[in-house]
Formats: sequence, structure tokens, C-alpha cells
Amino acid sequence: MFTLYGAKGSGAASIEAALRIADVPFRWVEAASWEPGPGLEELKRVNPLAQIPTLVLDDGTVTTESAAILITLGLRYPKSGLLPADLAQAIRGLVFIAANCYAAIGIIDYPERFCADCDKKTGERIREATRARLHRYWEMFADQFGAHMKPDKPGALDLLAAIVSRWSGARAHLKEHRPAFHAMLEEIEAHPRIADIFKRHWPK
Ligand SMILES: N[C@@H](CCC(=O)N[C@@H](CS)C(=O)NCC(=O)O)C(=O)O
Repeated sequence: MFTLYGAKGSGAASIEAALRIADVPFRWVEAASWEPGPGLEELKRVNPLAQIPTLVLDDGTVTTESAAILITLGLRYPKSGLLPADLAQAIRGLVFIAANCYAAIGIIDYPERFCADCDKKTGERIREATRARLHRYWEMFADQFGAHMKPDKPGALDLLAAIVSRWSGARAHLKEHRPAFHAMLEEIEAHPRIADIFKRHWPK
């Protein structure tokens, strides 16, 4: 049995949706660095960064980093369609999200990790600039990868884009500046195979 460490409204939703699409049962462990408790202690034993999603495979292999987990699942379950036959742009897009967008979220959430003696005002300035940069990343993502997304049969790229764009005002920004791409993100999360997962993580 796979074990997925995650929390409501977190990036673990992307792995939950991927496991659903691949038809793989899993055990959910409620765990997050901001939720002290037994789940967090168990998570730290497998991922010292204490970040979610973390997925332990049925053979005990620990996988971390959303893009890497999604690629691993896509390769292990080729019939799931998580990865397309033409791999290059899907992998590039997944790494774009992880390296640029998700990393920016980490700075917005925890500016003090990246700033010595960070006072509140400095933290806010870091947040503001990073948020603007994040929104620019999403515009670039929409322009370069929008054509590679498949809202009617969501795969790894669709899932990670739909979930990571839920944070730090990115959706509102995209609605205004890239409306067609924004509509595609809404279509992905409304897909009948995974809609309930989005509803549980982000109730209206
Ligand atoms: N590089 C990781 C980032 C994962 C990440 O930042 N997850 C957030 C939750 S959505 C987290 O666990 N943050 C807590 C922390 O960094 O302490 C990935 O791509 O999966």
C-alpha cells in the first residue's frame, strides 16, 4: 500500500488526484510542518524537510518533490495517461512549476527562511515582490505550456498547474490576464474523475 503524507489545501492534492487517475489505492497520513502531531513526526522520519506531498511507494521507496512524484507515477503507470507520449514539454512544464512557481510560494509563506534578521516590514517587501514575480511566472507558463495541457483527460502537468495556481492570488491574476488559460484550470478541477478531490481540499 502506498502512503501519502498531506494536508487539506496542500500540494498533496495533486498526488491524490494522480493516484486516483492511475487507480492506485493509498493510505493518507494527515501531516504538515504547521500541524504538530504524530503525522508530522512520521513524515519527518521519511522526509527530513517535512514537506508535503511525500509519497512512500509500496516497496518502501520514499518519493518527494511533486514533479518527481508525478513523473514517477506516470512512468510506473503508463496506461494512466499521466504523462503523454511526447514527454519533453510535460517534464519541462512540471519542472517549471516546481522550480519557479512552487519555490516562490515557499518564499511567500516563509520569507524569514530567506532573510537574516527578517523584520515584519522586510518580510512583507519580500512577499510583495515574490508574489508579483510568481504572477509573471504563471503568465509565462500559460503562454508556453497552455497548448500542452489536456483538461478533458487531465495528466500530471494539468494537475500540478491546477493545484499550485490556487495560491497567492495566481488564479485571480490569470483570470484577468490569461482568461482562456484560467478557464482551462477550472475545467481541469471540474473533471468528473477528480472533482471531489478539489472540492474536499478547497470547499467553496
Ligand atoms: N519542492 C516541493 C515543495 C513542497 C512544499 O513546499 N509543500 C508545502 C505544502 S503545499 C510544505 O510542505 N510547506 C511546509 C514547509 O516548507 O515547512 C515540491 O515541489 O513538492
